[in-house]
Amino acid sequence: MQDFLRSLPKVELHLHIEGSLEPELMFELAERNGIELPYLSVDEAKAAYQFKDLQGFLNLYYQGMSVLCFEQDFYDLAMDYFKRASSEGVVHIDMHFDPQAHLQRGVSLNVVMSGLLRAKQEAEQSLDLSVGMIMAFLRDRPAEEALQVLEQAAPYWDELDAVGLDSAERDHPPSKFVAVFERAKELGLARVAHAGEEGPASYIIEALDLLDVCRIDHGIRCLERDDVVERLYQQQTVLTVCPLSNVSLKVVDELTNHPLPALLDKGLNVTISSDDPAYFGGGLLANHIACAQAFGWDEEAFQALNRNAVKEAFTSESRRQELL
Ligand code: ES4
Ligand code: ZN
Repeated sequence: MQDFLRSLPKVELHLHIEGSLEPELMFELAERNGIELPYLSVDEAKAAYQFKDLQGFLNLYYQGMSVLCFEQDFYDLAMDYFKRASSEGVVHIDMHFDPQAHLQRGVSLNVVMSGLLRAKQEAEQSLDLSVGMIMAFLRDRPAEEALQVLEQAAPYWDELDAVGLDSAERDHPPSKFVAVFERAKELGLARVAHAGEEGPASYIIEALDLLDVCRIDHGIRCLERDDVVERLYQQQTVLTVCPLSNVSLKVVDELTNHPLPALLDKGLNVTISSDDPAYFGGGLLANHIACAQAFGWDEEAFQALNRNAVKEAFTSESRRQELL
């Protein structure tokens, strides 16, 4: 089964590129840029990755990315992950990135975009890997700031596939971002949002009704409301479910109790992703292997999940056909 999962061409719709920063590269960049880390070693960093909840993780995630300062750092970050993912059989990645987390530290949008786009271009040329770009807004920061960032990104609008909504979910409902997402729609960008990870099922409905999203990132708490499940079923909205992430952040106590099988039983359009692979115990292959062990799924089950992902991937129709 592990050999099958490794060689299965896999598509990942939900990946925060800053969450792919492995401690080894974090230390290398810290040294290169003269930045002090709160850890003495790679092992000490890894040992610190024990999270109580989403906020506990976000604190270390924002701290970790403080080593990213220059264009080359963003290129190295993305290339490091693209190479690793490609070697595990990943053929497409829709990549979230968080401009506000860098702007806040005085790192310009140009630095972030140039580095990431150079890595994307190289991956598409030299690895058999396509990459979608999702500019995400931090929902725990003001909506006006998100709108400013979207306008500031004008030179890059053509390079973006979608806007997203991430960071601390509780008390930051999708309704806060209606104006931003309306503007994104006007610009012809697709829309996605994290909803129903730590936040309530009602946020899933809000994201669909008010932000007109084509995907729900996570969405697992839909199971708390039959009407939300029914809506997701009727529309066949894709859910980007991240099993190892949910266990790491204690959204689910253990993988055998994860709602993935229940979501599939309801006929929902489920896909599997890794979210923040450097922090949650592995990438897309590790998530597949863990699911095989926890749920006993057969090869067809994984093929079906990956077909769901291919159909929704932010890439050309010809690339989607090639991957189907
Ligand atoms: C995230 Cl797991 C998760 N949830 C919400 N926002 C995020 N940003 C990076 N990882
Ligand atoms: Zn996420």
